[in-house]
Amino acid sequence: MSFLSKLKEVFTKKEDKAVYLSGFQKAKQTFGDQLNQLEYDFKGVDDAFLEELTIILLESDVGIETADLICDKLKAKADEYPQITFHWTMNFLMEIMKGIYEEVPDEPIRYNENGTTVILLEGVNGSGKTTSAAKLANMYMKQSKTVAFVAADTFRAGAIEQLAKWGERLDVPCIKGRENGDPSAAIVDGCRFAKEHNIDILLCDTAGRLQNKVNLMNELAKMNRVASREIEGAPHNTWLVLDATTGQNGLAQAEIFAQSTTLSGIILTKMDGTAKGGIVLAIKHKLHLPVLFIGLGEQPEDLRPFDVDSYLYSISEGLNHGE
Ligand SMILES: Nc1nc2c(ncn2[C@@H]2O[C@H](COP(=O)(O)OP(=O)(O)O)[C@@H](O)[C@H]2O)c(=O)[nH]1
Ligand SMILES: [Mg+2]
Repeated sequence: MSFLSKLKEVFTKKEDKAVYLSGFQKAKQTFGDQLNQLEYDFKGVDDAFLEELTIILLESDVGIETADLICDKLKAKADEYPQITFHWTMNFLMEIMKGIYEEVPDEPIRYNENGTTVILLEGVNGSGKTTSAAKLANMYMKQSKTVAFVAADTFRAGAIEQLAKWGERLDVPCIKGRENGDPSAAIVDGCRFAKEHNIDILLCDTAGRLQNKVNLMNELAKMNRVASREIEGAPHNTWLVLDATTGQNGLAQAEIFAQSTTLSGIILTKMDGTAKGGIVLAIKHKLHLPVLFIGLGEQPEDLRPFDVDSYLYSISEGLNHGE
């Protein structure tokens, strides 16, 4: 059975099929639909084909390094099959992309078996941290877990109130920092509240200041330090919230955060609004960070665990014809 057929078979059994297909609709138009166009002039995996493929990969925001790697691997594979068809070329392409994503195994999410699991959400302003906190709260409450928020974005006016409002809407307690105060103080208050009230998941919404790497590093280190003093092993997870529409610029931000603290995963927001689905591969290949969740809208229920098979199927749906 070909890779694409297997992918289709796996995808058909997934729960979130419709959500994935509609969320990746635009990404599919830049990727799968464009690839299909290459079939008309296909004469094998030659320089002209690889050049076209590179352009499509770059337009999907895979990034030049990852795009080159994909092309090299595809060329090597095609060299084994001189009479290769377009369909088999696409099969190999998708298999190679999956291989790149799975080259480094994803670390599972860490949960504290003995108390509160502390999750720090980091990322620049506007990336979707506060909205993601609300979405995660919604998800964990559906799993019958108790949740609390820490509004530690003390720098941006209105940021604390924004999370507090989500707290009211979702009935989640929100421990508020003081505007212009120390975000770490809010984290301490939040951890103490969580311990007292047997909270399972403490979601900390932090400030995303990137103007100075040393400051950022110090601020994040302090948050980690105070959290671990309050709750053993905290923060158990530090997730970078990235706006998928910022493409390669988002990747550059991710690199700075990754150099400044220990990240355990990525939440990729606004996937619904971007044609650039390839950023997932670039993040995994360059930073070895798993994409844990994807944001597919502005409402609390618009968050999905990331699944590489559903992702690959959704961005390449049209390629499954013509077998
Ligand atoms: N379409 C869409 N919009 C989102 C998503 N996540 C966040 N947003 C919007 O992006 C804007 C910034 O989000 P916010 O959570 O305030 O970002 P923060 O500054 O990082 O806390 C808001 O208007 C959100 O509604 C998403 O997954 N899809
Ligand atoms: Mg915010």
